[in-house]
Amino acid sequence: MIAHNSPPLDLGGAKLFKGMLTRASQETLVDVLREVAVTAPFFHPVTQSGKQMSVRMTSAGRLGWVSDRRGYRYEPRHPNGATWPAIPDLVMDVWRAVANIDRCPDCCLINYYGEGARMGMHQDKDEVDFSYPVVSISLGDDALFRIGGTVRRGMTQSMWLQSGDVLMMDGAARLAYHGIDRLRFGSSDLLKGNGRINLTLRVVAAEPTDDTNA
Ligand code: MD6
Ligand code: FE
Repeated sequence: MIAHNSPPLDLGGAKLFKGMLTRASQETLVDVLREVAVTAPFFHPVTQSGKQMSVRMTSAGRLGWVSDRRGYRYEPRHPNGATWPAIPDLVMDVWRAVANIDRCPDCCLINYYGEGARMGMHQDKDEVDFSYPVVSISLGDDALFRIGGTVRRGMTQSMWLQSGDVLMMDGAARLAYHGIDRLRFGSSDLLKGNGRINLTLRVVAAEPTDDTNA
């Protein structure tokens, strides 16, 4: 059972459920993600301009996020041709506990940050309906998360996300600019070889399917 028993912290309008996953759940999740990565190996996405992103990515769910010279989009298959693995049950439990809506996510995007990796300020806007939240789970090293408003160069605030933290962007914060400025590499011993994994759960498509989780 995954539950949160205190109200979330406000982080620029986003909701931070600090320390929601126990160490044991985090370890279980890492083991499950290792299985996911056997079918759907992490890859280095390339932006449309041909630049390699510093994070490595893969996905679970009926749709996965890919980026290459043709641009970025959701696809039903990994670049290797395989369908994406199912979203792990433990991850679905987190979604149900915080999102509290009658719709499963279509995509669980999995980002791996090694030493020096970062994520530039962006909006998550490749989904069709912004009334659904995006829920993220942090595992491993501490990461400095920055969030602003819906204009690129507005005021921002920053907070360190730690292993087991769950962050939900919904409502007015759903389209807020946000990014990861840096890691405290080696700050957690959860992942062998250090680094950080961030999972983001999204409703991507207009129509749910019976087997959203397949
Ligand atoms: C990260 N997170 O934590 C990057 N997006 O590594 C995101 O880009 C993100 O945490 C949408 C909602 C929550 C997030
Ligand atoms: Fe994002």
